Amino acid sequence: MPTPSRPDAPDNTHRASMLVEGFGLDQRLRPPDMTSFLTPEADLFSVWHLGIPDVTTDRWSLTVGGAVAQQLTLSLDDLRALPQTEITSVHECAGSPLAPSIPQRRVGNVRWGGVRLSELLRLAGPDDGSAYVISAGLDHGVYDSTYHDHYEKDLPLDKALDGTTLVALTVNGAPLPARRGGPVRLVVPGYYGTNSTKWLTALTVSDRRSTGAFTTKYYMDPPADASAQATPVWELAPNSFLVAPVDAGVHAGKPVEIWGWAWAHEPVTRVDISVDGGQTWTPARVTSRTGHAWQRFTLAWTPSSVGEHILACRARTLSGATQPSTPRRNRIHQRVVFVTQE
Ligand SMILES: Nc1nc2c(c(=O)[nH]1)N[C@H]1C(S)=C(S)[C@@H](COP(=O)(O)O)O[C@H]1N2
Ligand SMILES: [Mo]
Repeated sequence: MPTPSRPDAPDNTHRASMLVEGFGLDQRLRPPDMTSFLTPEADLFSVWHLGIPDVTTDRWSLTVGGAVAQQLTLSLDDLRALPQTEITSVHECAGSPLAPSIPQRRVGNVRWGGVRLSELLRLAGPDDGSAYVISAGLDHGVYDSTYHDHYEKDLPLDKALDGTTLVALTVNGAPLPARRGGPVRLVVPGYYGTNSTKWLTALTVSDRRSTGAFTTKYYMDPPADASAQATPVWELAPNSFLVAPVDAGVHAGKPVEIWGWAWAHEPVTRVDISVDGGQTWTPARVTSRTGHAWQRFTLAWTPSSVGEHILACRARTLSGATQPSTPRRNRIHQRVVFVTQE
């Protein structure tokens, strides 16, 4: 397999060998299992396209370069010496870029810790007219029958500067494990997981988007109609799922709590619940949002009859964005619950 040069990689970055080769996915929890506000790291899903690199921590460095006044090269100790912050954030995979409209419910909610990207950009000083920050990982390998020299994503400069985007060193208070992107990854709260580049090694300020496969061929949603344009898979569309009840122990005439988690790029202001397959909807109680965390919703329900009931939940944001019933990654979640006589 030919190994093209890495234009974005600094000279002093070692080329990591791979611990694991090729695409992989680990998804432990399904919606009924996601009962805790914070997902334990060991239970959080993981995705890698090219494999998992073996990053030698003492040879690792991060460059912040491109259209900046002052290029930075930071060691792990340099990063640790900068002010650290934490944010609790929902972490959601957009699903396979080869089948982006299949809802995967591949999601969790974790506390990330590290250095604000805005702090690094303040030190580097982006040039006037720059509009994006491109991030590069140390992983390389084959995805979709093509060799990729590295994983590369981008995000708008405004998002990079909003104070929530992190160059992260910890998850739930512990150092990032190798699989999780350690020693250092990008975390973009409010954006799909694909944008949070793991095994981060270079940040490049630019006046244009990345031209890599993971921002052009993959993770670009097709236009909604002929007049529209393809859109980057950046901001989290409203989404929600039912944790409980499940199809056991639900009895006619007995109250039960319907509950689950809802989130979006913006705060969720309303979650509606249906117990009749989407014919009628009732607003649930929704907790307010902290950071970019998911929000809990609850509704008391007393089933009146035995038999199958189709439960569904639908989140809505302040600006009115909501979930579709058509095949989309944030399609309304439904569950059939069989109600019995006690
Ligand atoms: N370097 C690199 N970063 C990456 C990926 C990757 O393949 N390589 N996959 C992305 C995708 S699609 C997702 S959903 C998240 C998954 O992060 P996790 O494994 O910590 O859950 O990492 C993103 N960052
Ligand atoms: Mo993903």
